[in-house]
Amino acid sequence: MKVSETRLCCQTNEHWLEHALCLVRDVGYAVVEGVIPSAMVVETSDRLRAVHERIVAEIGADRLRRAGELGILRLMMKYDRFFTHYLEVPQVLAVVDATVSPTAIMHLQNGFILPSYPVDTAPEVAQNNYHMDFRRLLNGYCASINVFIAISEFTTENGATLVVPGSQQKTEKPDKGYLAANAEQLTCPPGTMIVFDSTLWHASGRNVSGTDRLSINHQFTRSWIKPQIDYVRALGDETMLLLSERTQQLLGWYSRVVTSLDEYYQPAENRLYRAGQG
Ligand SMILES: O=C(O)CCC(=O)C(=O)O
Repeated sequence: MKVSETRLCCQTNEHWLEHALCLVRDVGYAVVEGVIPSAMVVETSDRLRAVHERIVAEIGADRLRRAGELGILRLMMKYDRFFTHYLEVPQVLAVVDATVSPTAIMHLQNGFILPSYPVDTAPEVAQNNYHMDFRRLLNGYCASINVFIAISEFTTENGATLVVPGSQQKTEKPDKGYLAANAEQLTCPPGTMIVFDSTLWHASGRNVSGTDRLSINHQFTRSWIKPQIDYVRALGDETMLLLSERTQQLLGWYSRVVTSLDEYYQPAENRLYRAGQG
C-alpha cells in the first residue's frame, strides 16, 4: 500500500471513518486530515506551552530530565481544563466508539513539545525507539487505540512520527533492521489525526528543525484496563461533576472501584462501577 492511500480528509470524504477503520485493521494506521479547526490548533499551541511551564514549576526541571522523556506533558487537563475539549471532538469519538466501544476510557492524554537537537545528538529515549503502546495481544481483539493529533505541521525535519505498516498485532518483535527499513514517516498538516492500533510499532522521528514539534497523543482502552493515571482522583469530584457525561465516561467515572460496603450496596444508578461497561 502506498503512503498516499493511508491519507484521508474528513472534510472531503464522507466515508472517512469506514476507510480509516479498514486501514487501521489492515495496515495498522490511518492519517485523517482536517480534524482540528485551525483556531483550536493555535489555541492548543499556546496552552501546551503554558501547561509545560506549570509542570516544570511543580515537578522541577531536574526530576523531569531524570525521567528520560523528551518534552512529554502528562495530566494536562489538571492544569488546564481546555484539554478536555479533545474528548469532545466528533471524529475522535467516532473512532473510539467504532474500535474500543462507547464505554471505553482514556488511558492517557500526553502533550508533546518535542525539542530540536543538532543532527545525531538527541538522547536515546523510549519515545524515539520503536515500541508498541499496548503490549498485550488478545487474538486480534482491539483493546486499545491511539489518536495522535499533530499541532505543528509534521515534517521530516521536525521529527514526524514514524510507523511501521503492518507491524500491528504481531506476536514476535520485528527486528530492528526491519523496523528501520520499513518505517513510514507521517508528514501531515496541523490539525491532522493519526489513528493507530496501539500494538503498531512506532517511534517519534528526530527533530533537527531548530523549533519544537507540538502534538497530543491519546490512547483509549476498554474500560476494564487500568489507565496510566487515575484521572477521576487526579481531577477530583468537583471538577469531574462539571464535565459532560461522555467526558466523565472517558475519564473513568463509571468504572471506579468501590472502597466500602456502603458504596458497594448502592442502587444501580448510583454505583461507582456501572453495569454494561464492556
Ligand atoms: O512523538 C511521537 O511522534 C511519538 C511518541 C510516542 O511514540 C510515544 O510517546 O509513545
